[in-house]
Amino acid sequence: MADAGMLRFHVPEPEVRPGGTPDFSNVTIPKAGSVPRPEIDVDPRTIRDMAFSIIRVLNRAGEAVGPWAGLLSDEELLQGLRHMMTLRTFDARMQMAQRQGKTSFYMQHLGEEAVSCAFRKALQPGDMNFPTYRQAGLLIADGYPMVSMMNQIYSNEADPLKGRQLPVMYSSKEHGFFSISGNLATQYIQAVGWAMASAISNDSRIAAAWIGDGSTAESDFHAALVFASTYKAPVVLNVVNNQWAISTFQGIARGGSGTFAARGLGFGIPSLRVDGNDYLAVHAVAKWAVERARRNLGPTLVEYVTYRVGAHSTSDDPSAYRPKAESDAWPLGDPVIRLKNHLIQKGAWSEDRHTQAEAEILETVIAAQKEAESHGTLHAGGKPSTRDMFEGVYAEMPPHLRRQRQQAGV
Ligand SMILES: Cc1ncc(C[n+]2csc(CCOP(=O)(O)OP(=O)(O)O)c2C)c(N)n1
Ligand SMILES: [Mg+2]
Repeated sequence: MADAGMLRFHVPEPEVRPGGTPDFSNVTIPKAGSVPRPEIDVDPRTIRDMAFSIIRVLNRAGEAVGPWAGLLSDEELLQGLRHMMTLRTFDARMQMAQRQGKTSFYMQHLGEEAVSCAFRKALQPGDMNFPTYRQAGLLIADGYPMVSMMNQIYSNEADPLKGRQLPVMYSSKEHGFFSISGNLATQYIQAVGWAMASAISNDSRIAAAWIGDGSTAESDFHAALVFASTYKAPVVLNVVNNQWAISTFQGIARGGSGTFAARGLGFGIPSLRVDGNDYLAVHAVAKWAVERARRNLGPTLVEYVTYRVGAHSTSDDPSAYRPKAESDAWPLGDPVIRLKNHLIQKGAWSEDRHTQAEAEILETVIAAQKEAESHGTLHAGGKPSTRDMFEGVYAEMPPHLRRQRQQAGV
């Protein structure tokens, strides 16, 4: 045996580096419609192979096929398309606003719009998401005002969070969007705890936990799975695998488990993988998982297979760690174009109407931006009061904060 006695340390390497030719030949894509749709109360032991496949509805011709198709009306699909287009336009405007110095920071969703926009439509009012910074579609698809999101991004006088959170770290109890934590993975155990509390109090509301591929390496992710499986918590455990964690490729956090969904198998949690760029597939799988939670059948782990087309954030430059054309080579395409083609193929949409909708959406986003900017931006106009930073944490302000507030003279 070669090297007997000499240990070697193993670090997984991405397939390609900058300057190389993008290669996704290792990503196996099953045909649309080929993965079965099990009954809601299926024995998890009988569907273990679903953790290694990919549920897809939209085929290359833009048709919706197979057992996961047929849940949404044309009207609902057109609304979904509009939500994704709105999120994309919102992103483009806010990315530009950051470059203009109107905010310090922004994070885009480019390529991942279907995940949060379609998931939201599977929930009911009162359900609670514990999102990361890349699920603003949960708010847009639920009708949360874009102006409020922009006010938060600008930390202006109308910022609902009064300048106390990093830009894009929204919070809205009314819209089922728990305050985002910058400490990755902490929201996963919070979601499971919230779901357990909902069950303990015989409520009917369920929780959705959200995490990125890279963050599943945090201990909190694993602790959350223990509690969720032991107590059959009414929670959907979402893992958004967008292939990258800033500059680290997904192979590092995934380790030897083959897929992120497979992480759930050791806990006896039904674990599915879904095409994250397929609005219909995301919605159908979300509905299945949400119904399981609601019917006391316990947690479901869902891995959304997608690709982060944009930079990690406005502080990142992906050309330093991946080939420039990698996103063009991503085999699951673009979520907006795929849903658009499906609707055109059905005769419910056209190129002209799409172009017109793009213009209308841009106009709406610009109008919201003007309104938000009338309340100030990072370096201009109205700001939250310094007094606000002392409020909202304690029901009764403790003496040391009262003293500090006096010293600040506010
Ligand atoms: C506990 C913790 N560790 C590290 C960071 C710094 N950090 C912010 S985002 C990020 C990458 C996360 O990647 P992933 O979970 O795949 O989510 P994505 O950004 O791809 O949506 C890191 C390491 C953090 N915010 N919190
Ligand atoms: Mg990631």
